[in-house]
Amino acid sequence: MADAVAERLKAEIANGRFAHADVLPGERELCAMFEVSRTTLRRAIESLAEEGALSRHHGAGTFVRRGAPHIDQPLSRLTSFTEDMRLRGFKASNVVIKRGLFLPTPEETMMLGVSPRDQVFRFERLRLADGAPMALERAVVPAAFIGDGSEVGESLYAALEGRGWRPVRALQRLRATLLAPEEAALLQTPRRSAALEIHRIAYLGDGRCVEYTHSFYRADAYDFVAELSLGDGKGASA
Ligand code: 16G
Repeated sequence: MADAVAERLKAEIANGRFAHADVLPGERELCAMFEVSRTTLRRAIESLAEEGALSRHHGAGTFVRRGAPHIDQPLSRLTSFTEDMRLRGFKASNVVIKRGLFLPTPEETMMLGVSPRDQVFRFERLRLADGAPMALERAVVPAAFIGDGSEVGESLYAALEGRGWRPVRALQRLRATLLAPEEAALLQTPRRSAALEIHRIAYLGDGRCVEYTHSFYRADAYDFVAELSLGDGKGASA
């Protein structure tokens, strides 16, 4: 019985009756809608939460989680999230978690090649495609390039480009990880879901470092694709 209710709830989610990130109606309303008891309804909701179709937030209710779009991301192009999503026909949006000028951490000081007394613009965002959370990004840019960050709107790279400091080269390190509970909650994935942890250091044409970003990309939403070639051919045979 609970399984049948779970299937019907899933069908309602798929046909858009309950949109992504909507709070589900209360138990009484759902019981009346599906003509089932509270126990059956609770079991159905529990199984959908385990599957990841719903997420429960204590005190805030039960939210609908529609699947995130799936992205094949080439590893060779230095594009921005906003551009990437637009090129794929998705609407990019952000939930800003933190922004402002701060002193750099010792790690950021070394990565960015700034002094510990130089301020950096910190920009932490949840990045969404068509309303679905895709990645969590914590970007740091020396204030020398971005000022107090007040010109930064939806796109960090657009703001850097506006000041003539768009990065032209980047180094990226990717590794598999399991999300910590608070990151999983922000990305609306089940606890300890798999993710790709990415560190990007981006450079200007003159070699100065303009961005250091630490991100978590949802593993169920991204395939990173690399093109391989034989290289310059030198040293191929002895
Ligand atoms: C991408 C970059 C990130 C950069 C952001 C700028 C990766 C792993 N990360 O998401 O480093 O800060 O684009 O995007 O590719 P924006 O211009 O839309 O803010």
